[in-house]
Amino acid sequence: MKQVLQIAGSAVLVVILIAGYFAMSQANQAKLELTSRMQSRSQVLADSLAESIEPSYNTRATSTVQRIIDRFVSSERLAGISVFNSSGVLVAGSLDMPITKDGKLVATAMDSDEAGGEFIRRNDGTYYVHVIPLHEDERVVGALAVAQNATYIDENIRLIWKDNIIRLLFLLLIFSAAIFVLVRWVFSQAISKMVESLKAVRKGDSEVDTAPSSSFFEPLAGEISKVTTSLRQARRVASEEARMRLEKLDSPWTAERLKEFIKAHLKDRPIFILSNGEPYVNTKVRGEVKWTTPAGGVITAMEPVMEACGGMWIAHGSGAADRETAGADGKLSVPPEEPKYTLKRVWVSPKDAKGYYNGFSNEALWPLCHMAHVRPQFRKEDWLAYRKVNGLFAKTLLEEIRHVEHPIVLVQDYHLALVPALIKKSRPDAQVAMFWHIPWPSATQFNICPWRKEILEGMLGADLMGFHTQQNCNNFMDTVASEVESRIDYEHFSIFREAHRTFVKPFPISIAYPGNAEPSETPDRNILVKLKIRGNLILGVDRLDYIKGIPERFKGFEFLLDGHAEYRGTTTLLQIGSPTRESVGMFREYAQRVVAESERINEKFGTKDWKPIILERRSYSHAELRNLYQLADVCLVTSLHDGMNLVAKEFAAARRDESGVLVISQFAGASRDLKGALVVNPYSAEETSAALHTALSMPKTEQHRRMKTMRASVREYNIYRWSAELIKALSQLE
Ligand code: ADQ
Repeated sequence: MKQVLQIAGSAVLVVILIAGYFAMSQANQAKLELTSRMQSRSQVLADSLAESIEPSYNTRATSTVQRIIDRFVSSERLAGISVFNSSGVLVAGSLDMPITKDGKLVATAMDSDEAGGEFIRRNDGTYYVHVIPLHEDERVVGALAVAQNATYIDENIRLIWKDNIIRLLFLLLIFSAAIFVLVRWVFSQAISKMVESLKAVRKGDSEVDTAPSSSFFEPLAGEISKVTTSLRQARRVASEEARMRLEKLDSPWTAERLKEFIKAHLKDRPIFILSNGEPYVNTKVRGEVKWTTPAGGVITAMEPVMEACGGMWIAHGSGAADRETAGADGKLSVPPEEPKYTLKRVWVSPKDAKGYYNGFSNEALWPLCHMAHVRPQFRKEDWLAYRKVNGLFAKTLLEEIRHVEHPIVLVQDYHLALVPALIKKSRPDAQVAMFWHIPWPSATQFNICPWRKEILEGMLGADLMGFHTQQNCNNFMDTVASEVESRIDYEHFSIFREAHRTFVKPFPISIAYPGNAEPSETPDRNILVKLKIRGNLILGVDRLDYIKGIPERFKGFEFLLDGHAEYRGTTTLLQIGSPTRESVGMFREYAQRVVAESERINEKFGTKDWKPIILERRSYSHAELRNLYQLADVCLVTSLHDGMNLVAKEFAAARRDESGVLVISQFAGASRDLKGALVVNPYSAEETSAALHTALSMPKTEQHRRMKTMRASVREYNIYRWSAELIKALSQLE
């Protein structure tokens, strides 16, 4: 619309300029003609009057002159006539003669012995005064001035302008309407149609027609049509290849292959994902709506799956501008720039969110499941809010699957432990898998929870319970065995309770390995210049969460600087720490502790031009992180306890140069998958320091060997394979 108005506005301006130019020429022409007519009539009148009065004037018969003038004025309807003597003094004539006060015109006519004229404007109108010299024996003896009313000339010019302006307005009206119609209905519509159809082709709709409604665009449409045909062909080939790869188990898993796999296994059964966190959050910055993807493992893992398979993702709408960007039903299509699936937001009141999210999820279950020596806070009101919000999620899903037979439901993480049983109770035909993204502790540790039985029963509603590691599965089975009346089948790793069976299986989560499919990027070193980092770079990337062991990491680095002076001034630890769960006191305090610890070490070793620890307290984009992963000499992961840790896998995936060293905590699930890493106990600063020294002095050949192993493992077991295995295991449980 804005462009239409701009085009119409420019055209209107051009028309105004052209029409204005023609109106001005017409007015000037008319003025010239009327003036010249007035001048010649005045000359004729003055000449004939001079002939009549010269004899009487020369004999000084002033009264005769006055009589002649009076007669002439009334017969010719003149504005005035005056006769002046050689000194320029009025001898006879009209008293209110419109003549300039200084009588310059009269004097000039007499001095030059030539006629002259001028226009004079007065309050009562415009006059033309013509002056000719009077003679006696060829000598100038006075002057005769004749005045005519010239107001009609101005009036004529005004009428010409008025007519032209009315005509112009009329023209403008017709012209802008024509332009508007032309641009809006002919150009805009044709272009929008082409854009829409191209978008549809890009999204894979093969039936869409790219032909525009206007023949004007036919040549362009012809070219577009050729490009889209090639795109469809390329897609068909890719899809065919992916289908063929399904049979060949050793080929890599890609989004295409997962799509084909889902088509083959689920036919048209849609996938529903439920998680607390949403992949796209809307906030408002200075009145403008922004989209952000929160930092966190669940979203990193699930987003590529949804992009590949489509379906619906149900999540807590927690952004300040979430309501205004979703429809009345809480739904919107995402990713915003290229929609591939539906995000449905669940609205939770601030009071319930406080109890369910801050309270029970993050102050009770999170420390309960992680062995980080933080005491869980069990509060009855938090538990009630947790139950209520789980009920709300289940109700929202049940509403969405009302008309869907055998839906596939993937419940994510510890915020929604009660949801599987609530779904199965109403919809036994739904196939429900739950994936627990954090560790499952030992039975002794878990059983301090006052509501352990309800939580376990909620989870046992799932047909399939997934954890990152076999150890987590074992712990879960033991916990159920100790608390819930059930039959445990260790042979098939399943649990029978009442008439229902839950399989328990490890699915070590991963990332969307970009592999060599992405164009190779040369890392951009500007970030190092900006942060004043020279020499070796040790990189840490985490949410500012106490399970990530960031102060322990700093301690390990401090130990390295204490014991190895050669690293002082030559090695920097860059910690990217995205703020997380800041509404929870424990997390806020932890972030402050991280800052204080980095400042202490910087004070101890820092110099004028070297800061040992640079702490960036913000979220970095995927591209920024990928760049840093490529620049780092060492990636340091020191989680005190971590389900998997995707940062470690992202680091390996980013290293196409097959160098760089990963130092990882033995308590992170990823330490089992990434065999080429140096594994440390993060509680031991000595161990971390020794591993850092080994990493920083490791020969390139060894780095390559280790990195190759790690990259192969991420490539082979990426997120597409993870979800294919989870969905396959679930869909086979008929
Ligand atoms: P998280 O505890 O969030 O995940 P992790 O697996 O490391 O931990 O995933 C973090 C994700 O967030 C990564 O993709 C990382 O790139 C991103 N991230 C971290 N800090 C960031 C920052 N400062 N800026 C931008 N992005 C940042 C939970 C469990 C993990 C488990 C995952 C997946 O705690 O153990 O691996 O879920 O199941």
